[in-house]
Amino acid sequence: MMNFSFPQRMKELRIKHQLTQKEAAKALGIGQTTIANYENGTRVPDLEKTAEIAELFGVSVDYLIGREGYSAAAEKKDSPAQETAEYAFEDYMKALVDGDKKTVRKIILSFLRQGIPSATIYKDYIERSLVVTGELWEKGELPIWKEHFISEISMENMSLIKRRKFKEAENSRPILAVVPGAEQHSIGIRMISDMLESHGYNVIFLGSGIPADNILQAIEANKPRAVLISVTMPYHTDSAKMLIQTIKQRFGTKSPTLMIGGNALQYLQNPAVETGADLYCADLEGVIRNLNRI
Ligand code: B12
Repeated sequence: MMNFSFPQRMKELRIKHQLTQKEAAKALGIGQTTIANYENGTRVPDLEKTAEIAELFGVSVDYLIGREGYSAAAEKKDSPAQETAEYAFEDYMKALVDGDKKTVRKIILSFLRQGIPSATIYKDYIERSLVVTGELWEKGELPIWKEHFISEISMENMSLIKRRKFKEAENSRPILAVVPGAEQHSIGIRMISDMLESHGYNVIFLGSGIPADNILQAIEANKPRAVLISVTMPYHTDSAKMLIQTIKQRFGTKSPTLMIGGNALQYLQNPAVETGADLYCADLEGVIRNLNRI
């Protein structure tokens, strides 16, 4: 007779993954009492749920029900157990700095499997790691090619999260997202765009490097309700001003609402007035609040 240790293993794995019973229940689509019953041995999951639990914790079903010791499960090459080991921000950062795309992806996939919200992965890992990247670059500890590579890896993983997690956007009047002039920093506005999409908004993300007359064409063709403009470097604030002026001149009273945001604006006293935009938004919540008003 095999040693059936599912209740203990269930509890042990849940705690190892720092999930409360409530969080584990949510990730598995069942009630918290069911988890409590699994853990006190008064109830066992059916086959399908057993497989889901194993997947959530990145172990084999054999391990989960006590047919296999932990080391065997953990040492299997490329086993999901390795993927779902606890990852701290430092693990994520190290993989990025090493240019180890495979591990970065593994970490992101493990977060998704654990049901960590995409907004948390974006803010607490991707955005935070890019700030650290900037600091390392400034200290001369990271060459520019690596900063580029890290940006690319970050964007790749944002796409991965988007594919896995986001629902179809509504077919409503779109929102256009652009980066003006020679400003190349587009990850921030891309993040805002992705999060808006995750809330069901229809976003046309154009990114950087689009000449102003092409942005006018995009507005003409898509009739967006709002245009989000992002500036990261103070040096490029003038490009934003010029773009705003050009849009207002071309569309007059029919101009979409122009919302500006990005790190460059923190140095301005009144970013909307000083750039000519209709509104300044610091973050996603600001954009949503204003979209609800217009
Ligand atoms: C990645 C990066 C790059 C990438 C950009 C890739 C890409 N496709 O975006 C590359 C390698 C191309 C690059 C190039 C350069 N960069 Co650079 N870069 C960065 C870095 C490391 C991260 C920026 C980032 O993506 N952050 C993550 C995102 C998610 O955060 P975020 O941009 O702040 O956006 C959030 C909010 O600000 C807000 N937000 C942003 N836009 C908008 C818009 C709206 C409407 C709203 C509501 C909100 C909003 O929401 C976002 C989500 O929370 C920063 C370091 C830093 N501390 O920012 C330097 C940094 C911005 N870069 C810098 C510099 C100097 C350069 C270069 C001149 C030299 C270089 N390092 O290569 C060139 C210039 C290129 C150019 N002409 O623009 C400096 C700028 C200094 C300054 N204040 O002027 C920084 C601060 C690095 C530093 N510490 O000195 N860079």
